Amino acid sequence: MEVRNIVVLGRRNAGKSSLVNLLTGQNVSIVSDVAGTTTDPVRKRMEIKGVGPCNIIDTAGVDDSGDVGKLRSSRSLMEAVSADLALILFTGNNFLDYERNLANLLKENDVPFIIVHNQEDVEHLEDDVRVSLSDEYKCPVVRFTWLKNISGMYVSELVEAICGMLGQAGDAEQSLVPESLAGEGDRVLLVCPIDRGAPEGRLILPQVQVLRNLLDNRAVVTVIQPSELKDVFPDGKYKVVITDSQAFAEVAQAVPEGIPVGSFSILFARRKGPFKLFLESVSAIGDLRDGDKVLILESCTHRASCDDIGRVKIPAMLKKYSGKDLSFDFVSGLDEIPESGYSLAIQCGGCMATSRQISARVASVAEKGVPVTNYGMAIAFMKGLFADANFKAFLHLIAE
Ligand SMILES: Nc1nc2c(ncn2[C@@H]2O[C@H](COP(=O)(O)OP(=O)(O)OP(=O)(O)O)[C@@H](O)[C@H]2O)c(=O)[nH]1
Ligand SMILES: [Mg+2]
Repeated sequence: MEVRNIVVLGRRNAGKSSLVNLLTGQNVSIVSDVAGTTTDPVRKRMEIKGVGPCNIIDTAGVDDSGDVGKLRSSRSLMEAVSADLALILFTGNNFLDYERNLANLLKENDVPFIIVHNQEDVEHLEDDVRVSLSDEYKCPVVRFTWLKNISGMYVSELVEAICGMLGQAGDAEQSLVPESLAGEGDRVLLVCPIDRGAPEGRLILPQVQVLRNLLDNRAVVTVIQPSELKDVFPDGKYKVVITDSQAFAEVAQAVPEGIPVGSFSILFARRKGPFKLFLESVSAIGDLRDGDKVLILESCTHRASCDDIGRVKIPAMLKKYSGKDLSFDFVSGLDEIPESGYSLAIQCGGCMATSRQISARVASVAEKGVPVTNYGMAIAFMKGLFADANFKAFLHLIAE
């Protein structure tokens, strides 16, 4: 199940950290009456009944000032636009410019939000303020305070509102493997190379998640390494073959015509991020020229096994395929994207990121007119798969 990111936003001293501590039941963030206590975003994983695993993200005040303060508040906004849900805290019935700008930014980025009137013990939320905010923003407006004697009630109302919002969003989420691709009783072949880059003793997350989804769909699954392709084909009767992109060429050669062939990363591209944009942008690989800059977007910050694909294999393949002198920038996690003019951006499969994070990141690059595709599509393109009938059949099956 995808982890949902819930970001807590507001001005300094609004009580963001106090709320995070109360919600998570732990002293995650330092609380003090000094404005600007929280500097970098602080995350705490928790399970919310009815929603599932969530990261509660405490942030620095959006009104932080000075050079460093501005950097802090811009980090808060970065967290905001890629969250699955935001809580906008305000106090004293003052939903003013900072709060309005936040609400507008969230709306522009399709991030649902809840407006939280905090420090209710100090000043009550006026009914007319509540009604006008909920009319204007069409979102829940709840009251909150950390004060222990009454906090139980406020926490449950907030959690209820969170469940209401994320429950709706959750329903709309696409499954990784649509029934149209592999449903009950369908035979599926998964090709998972165990090479030097593979982690010790386990499969990588995209493979595990696809396998789990296939089992949920009640498909009949066979898992092999590329070296075993010769044992299952040409006779193997499979409805579909899903391979690691790196083994595309071998698989395409072994699988007889009429069996759709796709990859784990194409499935992730469909669920995580703008599939159509990835698909339309991939041909930009064919237009690369000498001196062009390519941006590689990785979504995990740890040095994972996909590192090797993004940092080494894809750049090498692009250089070889295009025959051009290219340079590469690599940006991990939520790190800032340099402004320089890129001719192409390639996003990783995003197994560690949420759909919203990927979409927000990709949109910020695409807005500048840069074509953005993803690892799996790029590899498929360079291996000539877009001319392959089995691959086209796979794309057809997963298109809405
Ligand atoms: N009376 C009252 N005080 C509160 C409440 N919530 C927070 N405070 C107090 O307000 C001050 C700031 O609280 P924090 O939780 O640190 O606020 P913050 O929004 O995280 O502040 P920064 O990290 O500086 O942006 C502390 O002194 C808290 O004890 C509340 O509901 N009622
Ligand atoms: Mg704080």
